[in-house]
Amino acid sequence: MKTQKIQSVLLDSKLSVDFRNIAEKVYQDERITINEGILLYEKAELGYLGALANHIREKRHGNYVFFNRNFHIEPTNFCVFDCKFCSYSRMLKQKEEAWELSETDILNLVRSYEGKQVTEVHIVGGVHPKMGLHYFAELIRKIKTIRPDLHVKAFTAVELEYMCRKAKLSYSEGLRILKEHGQNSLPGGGAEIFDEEIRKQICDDKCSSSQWLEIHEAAHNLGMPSNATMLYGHIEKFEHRVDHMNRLRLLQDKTKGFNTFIPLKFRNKGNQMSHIKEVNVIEDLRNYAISRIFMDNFAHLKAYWPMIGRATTQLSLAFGVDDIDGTINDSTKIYTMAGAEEQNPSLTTKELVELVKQVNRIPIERDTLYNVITDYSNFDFNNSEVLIK
Ligand code: V47
Ligand code: SF4
Repeated sequence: MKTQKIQSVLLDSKLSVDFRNIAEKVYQDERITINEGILLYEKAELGYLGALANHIREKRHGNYVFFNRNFHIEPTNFCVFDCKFCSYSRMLKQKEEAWELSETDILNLVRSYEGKQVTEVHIVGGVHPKMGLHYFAELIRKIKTIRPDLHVKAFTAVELEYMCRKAKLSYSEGLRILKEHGQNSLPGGGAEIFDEEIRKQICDDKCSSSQWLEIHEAAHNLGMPSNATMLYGHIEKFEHRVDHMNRLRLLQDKTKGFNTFIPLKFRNKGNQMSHIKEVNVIEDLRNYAISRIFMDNFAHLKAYWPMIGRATTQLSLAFGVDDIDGTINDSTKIYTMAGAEEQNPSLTTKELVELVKQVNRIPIERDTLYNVITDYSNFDFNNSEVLIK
C-alpha cells in the first residue's frame, strides 16, 4: 500500500520519460543499464533518487539497520606501493612515522578483547615485504587459538596479490592456505576505481583491476565471501563509477560471493591528491542512492561511519544504506590520517543503537555474514550484562 503510494507519486509527476522508465524498472525489480546509471548521476534529483533507493532498501530489509561489533588490526603502515590518495602508508625509508606490530603485539591486542563480545577482527595494512603469506597464515592460526569464535576478515586483494606473487602461489593456492589457517573472508579494499586510465593516475603500481576481480572470484570459489569498495570523489567521472559497479555486478552474477558494497569517499588530507576538493554531502547521498539502485544483486549497502561522520551516516539511511559497519573501537588509522570526520572512531554498542533509533529504524547487531545476533528494538541496556564495546 505504502509502496503503491510512492509509486504513483513518481509515475504521475512531471518526470521525463527516461526517469519514469527507470522508476518503473526499479518497482518491477528490473536491472537498470549502464547508460541509465550514468543518466542518474548526471541529471536525477536527490529526492527522486532517495525515493527509489529507499524503496529497494525497505523491500529488502524492512526497518532493519545492521551493525557489528568488531575491531581492526593494522599490522604495519609500511608499504611498497605508492597510491596517490593514501595518507597512511610510509615507505621503508620514512622510519620515524612508520609502525610495525610484532606477532606478540598483535596477539596481545587480540587477548585484550577477552570477555568482550566482539565477533569480527578486520586485518588490513600496508604491504610489507617481510610479512609474507606463511607469516600471516600462522598469525591467523594463533589468533584463532586465542579466539576460535572470531570471524577473521583479512587482507585486501592488493595485499593478497603481493603475498601470492612472493610465495609463488596461484591466488587459489594462497587463499586455500589462509583459509585452512582460519581466515574466513576478505574485506573490500583495494578496488578504488577499475577504469584502467584512472587507476594508472591514482595507483599505478599495485594490483590491477583484473587481478582484484580474479582474487575475489578465487575467494568466492573457495567459499570465502568478500566485500567490495569504490573510492569516489577524486578524478573519476560518473561513467567510471558506473563502469566500476558494472564490473562488480557482473562478478556477483557469476559467484554470488559479495556480501556488501561500500562506497568510500575520497578524503584529501595529507596525501598526494590534497589539491583535489572533496565532494559534498549531497554527492555522498546521491552516490549511495545510485549504488543501491544499480547494484541490484548486492544484498547490502554499507556506509562506513568513521569516514563520513555520524550525521551523514544517519542521512544515508534514507538513501539506500542498511549497514553502518561496527563499533571499531578506535582501532583504525587509515581514515583518521586522511582527514576523516571521526578522528577517534569508536562507538559503544549503546551509542550505535541510539544513532539508529534517532532515525526511527531498528538496530540489529549482525555477525559478518549478516546472521542476526541481537534485535535492539526493546533492549534494556541498564539490565544487561551484554553492554560492552
Ligand atoms: O582501498 C585509502 C581507502 C581502502 C583513502 O570490507 C581512502 O568491510 C578515502 O577497504 N580517502 C581500505 N579512502 C579500507 C577498506 C574497508 C574499510 C571499511 C570496511 C571494509 C570492509 C573495507 O581505504 C582502500 C582505499 O580505497 N582509502 N585512502 C583516502 N584518502
Ligand atoms: Fe599501500 Fe594500501 Fe596505501 Fe596503497 S592504499 S599505498 S596499497 S597502504
